[in-house]
Amino acid sequence: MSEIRHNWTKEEIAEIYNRPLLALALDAAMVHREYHKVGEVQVSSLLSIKTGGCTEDCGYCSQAARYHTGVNVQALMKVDDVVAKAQKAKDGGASRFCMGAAWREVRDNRDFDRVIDMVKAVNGLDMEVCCTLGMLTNDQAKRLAEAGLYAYNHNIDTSEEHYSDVITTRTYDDRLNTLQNVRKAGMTVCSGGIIGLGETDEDRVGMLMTLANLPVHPESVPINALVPVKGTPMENNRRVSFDEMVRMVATARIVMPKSAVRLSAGRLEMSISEQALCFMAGANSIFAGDTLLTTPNPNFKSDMEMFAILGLSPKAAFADVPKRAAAMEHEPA
Ligand code: SAM
Ligand code: DTB
Ligand code: SF4
Repeated sequence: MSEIRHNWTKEEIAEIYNRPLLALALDAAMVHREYHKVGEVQVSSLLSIKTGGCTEDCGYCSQAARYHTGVNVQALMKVDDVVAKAQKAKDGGASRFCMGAAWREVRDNRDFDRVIDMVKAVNGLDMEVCCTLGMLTNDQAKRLAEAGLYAYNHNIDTSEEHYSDVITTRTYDDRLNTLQNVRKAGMTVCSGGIIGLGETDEDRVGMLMTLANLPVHPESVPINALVPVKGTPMENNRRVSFDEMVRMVATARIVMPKSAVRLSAGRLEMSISEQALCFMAGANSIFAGDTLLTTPNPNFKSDMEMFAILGLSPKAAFADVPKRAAAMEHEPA
């Protein structure tokens, strides 16, 4: 079995990242086969439960109040409406439901109480419930875990060196601190990043190194391609090409063999054959549904057609980490 390591050097990861594309994809496919069922891809569903008006300055984001992106600000949704969306996603084959809020951080107020009620209700549907709500304190993480939250998404987005070129209103350490709070509370960690933010290959390698050298690998690693949003400072960034996504997915697969690698934002620009290479190189999850949080995504029908063509089947919930097992006990020796 490929060893689960936490002491990767930049040079080692760069050597993997820079292999000839097909050799890299093949190496990743072999690692994938050791730890995952080939052909199983988790269908996750995303819902923006509170949209826009965010105080942060993340240079890629449609929901930052300071950029004029045309996104309609929407207050926190009602619990019943969220549950109805989750049920619909489950009926369509989704086994994970992720609720996103355009907050800098969670505040201990009635909105947070309502999110706790959402988590309890969606948990009752026997789906993997995930939230992405910004920074969390220790106590807030504990409350979410007690409510039954299975995963918390908090992306490191890019390398430590490139971070301040993308976001200035919080630090890399703030992000890592929240990840630590999530881990301590016993939830599974979902953390990855975005390519296409003007970073170098070295930054991409650096980002993967930070994730792979965490004391426990994130159970879930989303790889997003920037969806350029008009009105943001990154609206004119060069579109990432499919081979860059393959490299990121394959390298993530090799350095974090057990984690779910999520082919996240940016699939609308990719053909079925380009996505197929990503699935072969270790991607084993997608976000399905017409919209991600605020930007378009391939429609559900076309994704199911892609599954049929590629012989993929939707993965059941809790296949990797049993619902009740503490996340801290999960990492193999
Ligand atoms: N406000 C919370 C936060 O920042 O953690 C949660 C929501 S935020 C929109 C979730 C993640 O979506 C970000 O960390 C970023 O990685 C990703 N994201 C946001 N806008 C994106 C875009 N235009 N293209 C690709 N990924 C994006
Ligand atoms: C992640 O890494 N990607 C998803 C999820 N985690 C929350 C979000 C992608 C958002 C893309 C931009 C938008 O739709 O606003
Ligand atoms: Fe706010 Fe999150 Fe968007 Fe940053 S990524 S502006 S924190 S919603």
